[in-house]
Amino acid sequence: MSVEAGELRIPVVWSQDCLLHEPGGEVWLGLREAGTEVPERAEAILRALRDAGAPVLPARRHEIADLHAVHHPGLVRHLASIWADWEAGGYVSEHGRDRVVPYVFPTAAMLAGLPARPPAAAHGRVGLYCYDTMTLIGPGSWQAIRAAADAALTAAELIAAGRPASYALCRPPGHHAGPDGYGGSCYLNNAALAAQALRQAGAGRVAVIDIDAHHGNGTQAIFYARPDVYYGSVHVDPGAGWFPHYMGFAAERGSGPGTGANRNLPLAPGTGDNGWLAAVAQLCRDVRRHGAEAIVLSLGVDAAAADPESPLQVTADGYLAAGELIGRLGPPVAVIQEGGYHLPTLGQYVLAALAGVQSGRPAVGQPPASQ
Ligand code: SP5
Ligand code: ZN
Repeated sequence: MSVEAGELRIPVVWSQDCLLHEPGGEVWLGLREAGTEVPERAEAILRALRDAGAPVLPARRHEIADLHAVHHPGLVRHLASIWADWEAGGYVSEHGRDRVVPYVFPTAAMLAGLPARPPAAAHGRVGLYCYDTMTLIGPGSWQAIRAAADAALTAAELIAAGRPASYALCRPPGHHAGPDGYGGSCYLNNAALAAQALRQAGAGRVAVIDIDAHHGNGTQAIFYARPDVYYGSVHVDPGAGWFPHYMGFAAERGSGPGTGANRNLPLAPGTGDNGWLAAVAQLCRDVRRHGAEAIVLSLGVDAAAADPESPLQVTADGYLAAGELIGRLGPPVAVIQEGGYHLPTLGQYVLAALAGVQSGRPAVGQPPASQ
């Protein structure tokens, strides 16, 4: 790896509150299983980046209203209050349900065109904004969800202030969360919040490059009709049977004024560095053509060969090369942590990606005045 100890200069934005979310597993096909989105993920990443010498900055607290930049207030209110409702409703004490898990979902098929009326019972209401059974909520979840969003917004502010790169160690991840729905271990869309904050800070065009192993259906949904925020993703082909199953196909190119500003590059299971990097390079060509003035990198490292959640076979050197391609594009890069679940190698993969961004951007770590 090209970054030796003491050499990673990209600021790492972090909040201890990100450890408070303990999903307690996931309900998959009707059975509760040990989940892979665990607090130890963040601890492993933080350790690797600290060991490499990276400066660690606290996430700045933002207003609830700042979360409405990309999310409906109803979703935000729901996430902030549903655990208290669940506890007060006796689902823990009387029914032994220690996490929020919905059982009825107001899908288009159920509603038949009528609006979703918020259910009176908490056990009905828990499905209102949720689209799967794998994204549980517990006592500390909201504090972590909010802290992850704070970290992403802080990382965006660092590059808006002139830093060439920043990294938010967000947990829980965010790219599966849409304007008014959550799932896929994601609750609020950290990367979308960062992208929108960069627009509001003056970048005329922003690009989100998503290299998590899964399609970021939430980020795509948020920006699908917009020409000002490009979304490009390389991921394992949902058409080959992979989450999120319903989105992430190549034909999804954006809608209305956003037509052409969305790109999906689905890859066959088993794809390794060569195929994956060719796709990343294609996204980079898109970003140049789009004219982005700031870049948000949704960095999931679950495309790693050893990762339990994806069949892609990317090496740490592959992530290093991807970081380099993206760093070399020129605009400043706010890197947002998404997935990545293989605890023994997770930290090294994130470090590799950031080292790549840094080596593509020689000015990383210099004070803003030198920009
Ligand atoms: C942010 C992110 O990477 N979210 C990915 C969520 C994908 N989860 C898919 C889970 C599919 C079921 N897991 C199987 C576990 C079998 N024990
Ligand atoms: Zn993923």
